[in-house]
Amino acid sequence: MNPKVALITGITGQDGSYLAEWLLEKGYQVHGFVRRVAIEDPEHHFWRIRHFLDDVEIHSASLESFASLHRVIRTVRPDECYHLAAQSFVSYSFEDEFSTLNANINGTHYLLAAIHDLIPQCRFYFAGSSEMFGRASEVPQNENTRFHPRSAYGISKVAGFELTRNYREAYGLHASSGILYNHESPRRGYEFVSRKITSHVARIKLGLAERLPLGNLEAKRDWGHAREYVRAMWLMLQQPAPGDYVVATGETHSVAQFAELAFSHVGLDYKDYVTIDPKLFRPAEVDILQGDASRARRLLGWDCRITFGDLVREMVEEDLKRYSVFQAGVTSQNA
Ligand code: NDP
Ligand code: GDR
Repeated sequence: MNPKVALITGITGQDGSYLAEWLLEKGYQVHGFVRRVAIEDPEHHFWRIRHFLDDVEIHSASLESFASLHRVIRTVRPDECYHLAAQSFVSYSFEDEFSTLNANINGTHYLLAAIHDLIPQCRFYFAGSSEMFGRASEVPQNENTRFHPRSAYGISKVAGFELTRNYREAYGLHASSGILYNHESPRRGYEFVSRKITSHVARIKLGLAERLPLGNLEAKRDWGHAREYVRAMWLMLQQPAPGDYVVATGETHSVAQFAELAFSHVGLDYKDYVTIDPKLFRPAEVDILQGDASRARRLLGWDCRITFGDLVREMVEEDLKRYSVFQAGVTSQNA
């Protein structure tokens, strides 16, 4: 039997890299598309996927170009399309609302339109976000909680979610959205608070940095591990019918608690190192997110086992290794 063909947009990102590994393990033929700039600078852009680059096929395309997405869908003819590519940094969406909305909304729309046009039997996953709940009207949130996004990023995800639902209802596409809460890993981008904290903890411990500037320490998030969350994406596309699912641990912790745990893992007190930088506060904050993933557990059989403590420890340990190698390199260069 021919292997199933999967296309991952955003394969160079945190989730794309874990999802590609999962699908390769399952015997899929995996394709990804990346921006031209990533192909020109693979050293920088391919760090998360270098170890399996020989096993996947990479195409170049951009979320801003319908023609390029149409071409990739026509060439690959995927059985399953996982749409993860996006401008995913909430803070940046305040600096440039226009490019966030353009890339995230149009990119999703272009892909859905191309799939509908060329290969309507292809199953589609949209990377929705807990940021759609924003100023959440209830805690915890579930699939029926009202959306109240607080950033251009959140608005773009609500639009993508509604487009996905409409292609499902209007044209019968097998199109599902995951409403995923924050998920982290040693592959998380350095601009996100979890990785910013663990990379600073490692650098401070090794004497490579002195301070960690942060913004709002009181914000609370439901933090899980990316490796476990990509399984939920796959499970959604294996269901006979499409649908929308909250994916979360059900626990919430503040940024301060994250920092406290990360510093304590290397025997330090976060209060001695964290400084507050008012520039890092957002014009509109999302105060508390906590998800109720009962539906995903019940209907998909999805579960997560990695605890908040395990996640923080793994990230700190990996950053300690990474910066120890860096430090050794600097020392030997100076010797
Ligand atoms: P990352 O920021 O790690 O990855 C984003 C990916 O999108 C990268 O591969 C990036 O490519 C690509 N991309 C960005 N802009 C464009 C563009 N204009 N054209 C083509 N590709 C583009 O995000 P994550 O892996 O963490 O998240 C995956 C998806 O899930 C995103 O849509 C995010 O919004 C969503 N999400 C994430 C959550 C999380 O906690 N991680 C929670 C909920 C939703 P490049 O390498 O070239 O920059
Ligand atoms: P978030 O993640 O906005 O939830 O979006 P991020 O890690 O950026 O922020 C989490 C919370 O930490 C507070 N914070 C800081 N954040 C950053 N980045 N840097 C800081 O110095 C800092 N200090 C405090 C923020 O104000 C916020 O409250 C992530 C992304 O992956 C999205 O793509 C995804 O949709 C959501 O998670 C669910």
